[in-house]
Amino acid sequence: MILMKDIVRDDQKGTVLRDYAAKVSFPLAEEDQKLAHDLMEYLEVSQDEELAQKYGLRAGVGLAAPQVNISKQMAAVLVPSDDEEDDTPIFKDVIINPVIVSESVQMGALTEGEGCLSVDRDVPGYVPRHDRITLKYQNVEGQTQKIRLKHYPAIVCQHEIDHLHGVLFYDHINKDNPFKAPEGTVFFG
Ligand code: UDB
Ligand code: ZN
Repeated sequence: MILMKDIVRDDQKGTVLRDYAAKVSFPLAEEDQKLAHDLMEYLEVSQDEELAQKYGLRAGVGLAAPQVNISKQMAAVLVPSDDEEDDTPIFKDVIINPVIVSESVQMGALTEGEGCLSVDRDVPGYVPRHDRITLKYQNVEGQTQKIRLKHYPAIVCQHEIDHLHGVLFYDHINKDNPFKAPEGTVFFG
Protein backbone atom coordinates (compact mmCIF):
# COMPACT_ATOMS: atom_id res chain seq x y z
CA MET A 1 0.00 0.00 0.00
CA ILE A 2 1.25 3.51 -0.82
CA LEU A 3 1.96 5.59 2.29
CA MET A 4 2.97 9.27 2.68
CA LYS A 5 6.64 8.19 2.93
CA ASP A 6 6.38 6.76 -0.61
CA ILE A 7 5.17 10.06 -2.10
CA VAL A 8 8.04 12.17 -3.39
CA ARG A 9 8.17 15.85 -2.47
CA ASP A 10 9.06 18.80 -4.68
CA ASP A 11 12.05 19.69 -2.49
CA GLN A 12 13.63 16.24 -2.87
CA LYS A 13 16.55 15.92 -5.24
CA GLY A 14 16.87 13.18 -7.82
CA THR A 15 13.16 12.41 -8.23
CA VAL A 16 11.20 12.21 -11.51
CA LEU A 17 8.67 14.88 -10.42
CA ARG A 18 10.03 17.39 -12.97
CA ASP A 19 10.43 14.86 -15.79
CA TYR A 20 8.19 14.23 -18.80
CA ALA A 21 6.77 10.75 -18.14
CA ALA A 22 6.95 7.88 -20.65
CA LYS A 23 3.91 6.51 -22.49
CA VAL A 24 2.51 3.22 -21.19
CA SER A 25 2.06 0.26 -23.58
CA PHE A 26 -0.77 -2.28 -23.73
CA PRO A 27 -1.62 -4.89 -22.67
CA LEU A 28 -0.49 -3.57 -19.30
CA ALA A 29 2.54 -5.31 -17.83
CA GLU A 30 1.94 -6.85 -14.44
CA GLU A 31 3.91 -4.08 -12.71
CA ASP A 32 1.78 -1.44 -14.43
CA GLN A 33 -1.42 -3.22 -13.33
CA LYS A 34 -0.10 -3.14 -9.78
CA LEU A 35 0.78 0.54 -10.09
CA ALA A 36 -2.76 1.35 -11.30
CA HIS A 37 -4.21 -0.61 -8.40
CA ASP A 38 -1.91 0.98 -5.81
CA LEU A 39 -2.59 4.56 -6.99
CA MET A 40 -6.38 4.08 -6.77
CA GLU A 41 -6.07 2.20 -3.47
CA TYR A 42 -4.26 5.20 -1.96
CA LEU A 43 -7.17 7.47 -2.91
CA GLU A 44 -9.81 5.07 -1.61
CA VAL A 45 -8.06 4.43 1.69
CA SER A 46 -7.20 8.12 2.15
CA GLN A 47 -10.83 9.16 1.66
CA ASP A 48 -11.96 6.82 4.45
CA GLU A 49 -11.54 8.98 7.53
CA GLU A 50 -10.81 6.09 9.87
CA LEU A 51 -8.27 4.41 7.57
CA ALA A 52 -6.65 7.73 6.67
CA GLN A 53 -6.14 8.37 10.38
CA LYS A 54 -4.80 4.87 10.95
CA TYR A 55 -2.22 5.10 8.14
CA GLY A 56 -1.53 8.84 8.44
CA LEU A 57 -2.68 9.71 4.90
CA ARG A 58 -3.77 13.09 3.48
CA ALA A 59 -7.18 12.70 1.81
CA GLY A 60 -6.42 12.73 -1.91
CA VAL A 61 -8.55 13.15 -5.03
CA GLY A 62 -5.77 12.35 -7.49
CA LEU A 63 -2.35 10.70 -7.52
CA ALA A 64 0.00 10.44 -10.49
CA ALA A 65 2.71 7.81 -11.01
CA PRO A 66 5.59 10.38 -10.94
CA GLN A 67 4.49 11.21 -7.37
CA VAL A 68 5.61 7.73 -6.34
CA ASN A 69 8.77 8.24 -8.41
CA ILE A 70 7.61 6.22 -11.42
CA SER A 71 7.94 8.19 -14.63
CA LYS A 72 4.95 6.77 -16.53
CA GLN A 73 1.84 8.39 -18.00
CA MET A 74 -0.63 7.09 -15.46
CA ALA A 75 -2.74 8.75 -12.75
CA ALA A 76 -5.65 7.74 -10.54
CA VAL A 77 -8.54 10.17 -10.05
CA LEU A 78 -11.30 9.74 -7.48
CA VAL A 79 -13.67 12.67 -7.12
CA PRO A 80 -16.17 11.70 -4.44
CA SER A 81 -19.91 12.36 -4.71
CA ASP A 82 -21.19 15.60 -3.21
CA ASP A 83 -24.71 14.12 -2.88
CA GLU A 84 -25.49 12.49 0.49
CA GLU A 85 -28.32 10.49 -1.14
CA ASP A 86 -26.05 8.85 -3.70
CA ASP A 87 -22.39 8.02 -3.08
CA THR A 88 -21.50 7.21 -6.72
CA PRO A 89 -18.23 9.09 -7.37
CA ILE A 90 -18.40 12.05 -9.76
CA PHE A 91 -15.36 10.65 -11.53
CA LYS A 92 -13.33 7.56 -10.77
CA ASP A 93 -10.77 6.01 -13.10
CA VAL A 94 -7.11 5.34 -13.70
CA ILE A 95 -6.23 7.50 -16.68
CA ILE A 96 -3.38 6.20 -18.85
CA ASN A 97 -1.65 8.16 -21.64
CA PRO A 98 -4.19 10.99 -21.17
CA VAL A 99 -4.39 13.81 -23.72
CA ILE A 100 -6.58 16.90 -23.51
CA VAL A 101 -8.00 17.00 -27.04
CA SER A 102 -9.97 20.19 -26.56
CA GLU A 103 -10.40 22.82 -23.91
CA SER A 104 -12.69 25.77 -23.25
CA VAL A 105 -11.41 29.32 -23.67
CA GLN A 106 -13.22 29.94 -20.38
CA MET A 107 -10.85 29.52 -17.44
CA GLY A 108 -11.77 28.23 -13.99
CA ALA A 109 -9.98 28.18 -10.64
CA LEU A 110 -10.55 26.99 -7.10
CA THR A 111 -11.37 29.84 -4.71
CA GLU A 112 -9.01 28.34 -2.12
CA GLY A 113 -6.17 27.78 -4.58
CA GLU A 114 -4.57 24.33 -4.82
CA GLY A 115 -2.34 22.07 -2.82
CA CYS A 116 -0.51 18.90 -3.73
CA LEU A 117 0.38 15.63 -2.04
CA SER A 118 3.96 16.31 -3.20
CA VAL A 119 4.08 19.82 -1.72
CA ASP A 120 4.24 20.12 2.07
CA ARG A 121 3.88 23.89 2.32
CA ASP A 122 0.99 26.19 1.59
CA VAL A 123 1.41 28.09 -1.67
CA PRO A 124 -1.25 30.82 -1.85
CA GLY A 125 -2.69 32.05 -5.13
CA TYR A 126 -5.09 31.21 -7.93
CA VAL A 127 -4.28 28.41 -10.34
CA PRO A 128 -6.10 29.26 -13.58
CA ARG A 129 -7.07 26.19 -15.61
CA HIS A 130 -9.49 25.41 -18.40
CA ASP A 131 -13.02 25.24 -17.05
CA ARG A 132 -14.02 22.44 -19.44
CA ILE A 133 -11.91 19.83 -21.20
CA THR A 134 -12.34 16.86 -23.49
CA LEU A 135 -10.04 14.13 -22.30
CA LYS A 136 -8.88 11.11 -24.24
CA TYR A 137 -7.14 8.34 -22.33
CA GLN A 138 -6.80 4.58 -22.02
CA ASN A 139 -8.22 2.71 -19.05
CA VAL A 140 -6.54 -0.32 -17.44
CA GLU A 141 -8.32 -2.57 -19.96
CA GLY A 142 -6.68 -0.64 -22.79
CA GLN A 143 -9.99 0.78 -24.00
CA THR A 144 -9.77 4.33 -25.33
CA GLN A 145 -12.13 6.67 -23.49
CA LYS A 146 -13.14 10.16 -24.64
CA ILE A 147 -14.98 12.14 -22.00
CA ARG A 148 -15.99 15.71 -21.25
CA LEU A 149 -15.34 17.14 -17.82
CA LYS A 150 -16.14 20.50 -16.31
CA HIS A 151 -15.40 22.43 -13.14
CA TYR A 152 -13.85 20.49 -10.26
CA PRO A 153 -13.21 17.11 -12.00
CA ALA A 154 -11.68 19.03 -14.93
CA ILE A 155 -9.36 20.86 -12.50
CA VAL A 156 -8.29 17.63 -10.82
CA CYS A 157 -7.51 15.93 -14.17
CA GLN A 158 -5.50 18.95 -15.38
CA HIS A 159 -3.54 18.92 -12.10
CA GLU A 160 -2.77 15.19 -12.54
CA ILE A 161 -1.88 15.50 -16.25
CA ASP A 162 0.51 18.32 -15.33
CA HIS A 163 2.35 15.82 -13.10
CA LEU A 164 2.89 13.60 -16.16
CA HIS A 165 4.58 16.57 -17.87
CA GLY A 166 6.73 17.61 -14.90
CA VAL A 167 4.57 20.62 -14.06
CA LEU A 168 3.47 21.61 -10.52
CA PHE A 169 0.44 23.72 -9.61
CA TYR A 170 2.42 26.72 -8.43
CA ASP A 171 4.05 27.04 -11.88
CA HIS A 172 0.67 28.49 -12.96
CA ILE A 173 0.40 31.10 -10.17
CA ASN A 174 1.03 34.69 -11.29
CA LYS A 175 4.47 35.65 -9.94
CA ASP A 176 3.70 39.38 -9.46
CA ASN A 177 0.20 38.98 -8.07
CA PRO A 178 -0.68 35.44 -6.93
CA PHE A 179 -4.37 36.38 -6.74
CA LYS A 180 -4.55 37.67 -10.29
CA ALA A 181 -6.40 35.40 -12.72
CA PRO A 182 -7.24 35.94 -16.40
CA GLU A 183 -10.28 38.12 -17.00
CA GLY A 184 -13.56 36.18 -16.82
CA THR A 185 -12.16 33.26 -14.79
CA VAL A 186 -14.95 31.44 -12.94
CA PHE A 187 -14.30 30.50 -9.33
CA PHE A 188 -15.69 27.52 -7.45
CA GLY A 189 -14.84 24.85 -4.91
C1 UDB B 1 -5.26 16.50 -3.34
N1 UDB B 1 -6.82 17.00 -1.66
O1 UDB B 1 -5.50 15.31 -3.17
F1 UDB B 1 -13.30 17.45 -2.66
F2 UDB B 1 -12.14 13.59 -0.32
C2 UDB B 1 -5.63 17.51 -2.26
C3 UDB B 1 -4.58 17.66 -1.15
C4 UDB B 1 -3.28 18.10 -1.74
C5 UDB B 1 -5.08 18.72 -0.16
C6 UDB B 1 -4.37 16.36 -0.40
C7 UDB B 1 -8.04 17.44 -1.87
O2 UDB B 1 -8.32 18.34 -2.63
N2 UDB B 1 -8.90 16.74 -1.07
C8 UDB B 1 -10.18 16.41 -1.22
C9 UDB B 1 -11.11 17.19 -1.89
C10 UDB B 1 -12.39 16.72 -2.00
C11 UDB B 1 -12.75 15.53 -1.47
C12 UDB B 1 -11.80 14.76 -0.81
C13 UDB B 1 -10.54 15.19 -0.68
N3 UDB B 1 -4.69 16.90 -4.49
C14 UDB B 1 -4.26 15.85 -5.41
C15 UDB B 1 -2.82 15.89 -5.79
O3 UDB B 1 -1.93 16.47 -5.22
N4 UDB B 1 -2.57 15.19 -6.86
O4 UDB B 1 -1.40 15.18 -7.46
C16 UDB B 1 -4.55 18.28 -4.90
C17 UDB B 1 -5.81 18.79 -5.62
C18 UDB B 1 -5.71 20.30 -5.85
C19 UDB B 1 -6.55 20.59 -7.04
C20 UDB B 1 -6.78 19.31 -7.76
C21 UDB B 1 -6.05 18.25 -7.00
ZN1 ZN C 1 -0.38 17.05 -7.17
